[in-house]
Amino acid sequence: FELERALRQAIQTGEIVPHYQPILHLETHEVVAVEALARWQTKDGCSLSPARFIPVAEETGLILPLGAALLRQACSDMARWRAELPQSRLHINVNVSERQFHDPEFVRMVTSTLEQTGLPATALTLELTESILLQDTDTCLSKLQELDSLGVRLALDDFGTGYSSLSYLSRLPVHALKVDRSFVSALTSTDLKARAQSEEIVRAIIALARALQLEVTAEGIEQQSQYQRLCALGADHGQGYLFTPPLPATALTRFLAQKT
Ligand code: G
Ligand code: G
Ligand code: MN
Ligand code: NA
Repeated sequence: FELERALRQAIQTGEIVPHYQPILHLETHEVVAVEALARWQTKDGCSLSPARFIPVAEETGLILPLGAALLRQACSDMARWRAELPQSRLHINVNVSERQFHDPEFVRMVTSTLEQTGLPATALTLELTESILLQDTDTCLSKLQELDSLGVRLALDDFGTGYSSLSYLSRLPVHALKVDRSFVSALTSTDLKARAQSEEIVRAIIALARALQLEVTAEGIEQQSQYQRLCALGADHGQGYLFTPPLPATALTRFLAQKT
């Protein structure tokens, strides 16, 4: 399989690197975190979307070395930004896929990455999807508790599109919900019924987050009017093309420097 071979090689040569999308406090516009998003830039100048290669990495198990390398790079970049810049309380958000989370070595891998990069555990947020939490719930719960006791924060990604049981959610050491971008984009839909529904869904997610004392981050904010609705509804943080797309590390360094 062609893509698998190319992927294996790209991991070895370090062609897949994290780009970084700022996450802003919606009221103050302060950058509170950045999300690491994998980008594959081949030597002949092509770029491949993670929507294509992450699923292949999952199927082949290559997500284990790839995920570990991306986590290490993201933690070491963030350790440097925190040392160099006044925004010393910045967080790094890293996506974790299902196969990675279920790997028995996962917690050890995270722990040693933090030790080796010098990033405090409290500066790392792992983004998990709801589907991860559905399987093998006892092992899953104890893993989450181990990460929580290290000080690592956990966010539920694409929230609202999966199947979280509300009672389960209240028992998990989760710190933040990320409102899926489909709800954010529907806030300005020309279909008025879809728009009203998405308002109610976002309102409900924020109410749930308040009840469970979780932070809410809205994803995929592209328009000023979406930003305004999310502020009015009380979302804490947001990210999206309205503010900036994911940026290479060097561009993010400049972005952060300009912000202060
Ligand atoms: O950045 P973009 O929208 O193209 O990402 C597409 C998908 O790939 C998203 O679902 C995103 O969560 C996923 N993705 C991007 N980077 C990573 C990564 O480093 N690890 C994992 N597991 N998924 C990622
Ligand atoms: O699944 P996850 O939420 O991790 O994926 C985030 C994806 O959304 C990334 O691929 C990122 O590049 C993309 N993204 C970030 N901001 C926007 C935006 O404003 N609009 C759209 N359509 N995608 C975005
Ligand atoms: Mn994410
Ligand atoms: Na998402």
